[in-house]
Amino acid sequence: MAHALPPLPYPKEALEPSIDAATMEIHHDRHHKAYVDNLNKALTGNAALEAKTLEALLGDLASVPDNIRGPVRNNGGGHWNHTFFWNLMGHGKGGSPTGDLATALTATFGSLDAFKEKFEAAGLGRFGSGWVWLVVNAGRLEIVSTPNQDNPLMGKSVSGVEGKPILACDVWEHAYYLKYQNKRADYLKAWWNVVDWSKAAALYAAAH
Ligand code: MN3
Repeated sequence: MAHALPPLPYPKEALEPSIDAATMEIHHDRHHKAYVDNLNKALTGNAALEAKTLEALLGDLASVPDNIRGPVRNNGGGHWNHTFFWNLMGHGKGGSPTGDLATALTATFGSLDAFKEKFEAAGLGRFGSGWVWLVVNAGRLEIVSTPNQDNPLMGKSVSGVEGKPILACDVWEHAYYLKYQNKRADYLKAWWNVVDWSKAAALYAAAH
């Protein structure tokens, strides 16, 4: 069964002004679509891999033949990461986390502001293209970052990181260049205005 591009879970202008509608349209309709199309193209003709879920595929890249492992890693990662990213924005937009996640963020990083500062620094510190993540690893919250379209599902041996994702921010230039140009730091700061903390809290509740 071919992988499909999910619709954005809200209108493309829903995250204005922090993320503009034109960026959302190009990012979802062209970039994300290309990852899905190229993943399907890479898997064509391999019935066993075509039958796997995206999570199963990314969690066992070693079983993917050498000649398509790169395309599956990049485009499968791109598909999963963007689907996750869209779903972690919108709804109640911004504000502060509540409940167990808020307690754990404060316990781990000292305060919500200290957490945000560290997360932004990890996003700024990612040279070139990639992602910054909040994960639960062995019961503990951690901030990690990955290059390109790698993610924690791929495991430490592939992506250098592991754990269950709670939050992710895309720091590829295509995620912010139209509005912010080279100012990644401004994009990262504005991004907090559109985070859906209720989704992050639900992921955290399920992950620890
Ligand atoms: Mn992107």
